Amino acid sequence: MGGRLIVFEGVEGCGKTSQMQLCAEWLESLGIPVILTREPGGTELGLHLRRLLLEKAEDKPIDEVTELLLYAADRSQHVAQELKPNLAAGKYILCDRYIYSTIAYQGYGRCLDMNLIHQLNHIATGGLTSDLTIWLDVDVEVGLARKGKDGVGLDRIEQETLAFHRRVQQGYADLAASSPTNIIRVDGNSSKEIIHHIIQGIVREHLNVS
Ligand code: Z5A
Repeated sequence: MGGRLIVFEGVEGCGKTSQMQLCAEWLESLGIPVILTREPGGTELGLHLRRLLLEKAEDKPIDEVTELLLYAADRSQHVAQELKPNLAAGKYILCDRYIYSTIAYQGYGRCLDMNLIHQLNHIATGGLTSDLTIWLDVDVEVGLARKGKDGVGLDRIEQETLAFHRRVQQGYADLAASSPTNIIRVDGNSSKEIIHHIIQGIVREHLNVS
């Protein structure tokens, strides 16, 4: 049997990491082997790219198209080295961010050409789409405040303007409105436990998990 690719998306601090962990524990309790991964940084090469992409370098800004190409390179390696082989081996993969992040951040956030983004997403994924994408919808201010409370300094993208983060959020809202079966909205403002319960229901319904 082939595996399943479940993607978690949303603005900074929306709770992806927390929910992926809870979802993995739940699936494993049902006897389903799970792999947790993320973009950028799901491979050894990707970890180098992640550091380049997220480290603060005020004096050496990354060109926006260069940034887009680096995310595409990270994805291409991730799909080839991690996603496709593990899906073929029947694993359930929980992935922190995938193609919708590029549409939301580079498309809506940076206002780069959407056709170029779709082409690069297609090249990088070789057409591999998720079986389920969950969008944790929190207010931008709530997400950033959660990150602030973590005590770890904000990274290069988190330091972007509030207007940038609002455009990203609008991107997710538009994606969910135009593809409601591909990207499922979950209210991320509730408690972790309530959100996990809702996600369990969605996974059961969409992926036939009993
Ligand atoms: N990016 C891009 O621009 N283009 C692309 O194509 C891709 C990515 C793939 C990667 O960040 C960056 O790359 C990202 C977009 C860009 N921008 N930034 N920065 P990331 O995904 O690794 O990091 P992040 O988006 O900032 O997420 P995060 O730090 O991993 O946060 P999270 O996973 O969404 O949330 P969390 O770690 O589960 O929770 C954050 C805090 O909130 C923590 O203290 C939790 O205990 C707390 N929390 C979580 N849920 C709740 C609830 N329900 N209530 C209260 N508190 C909560």
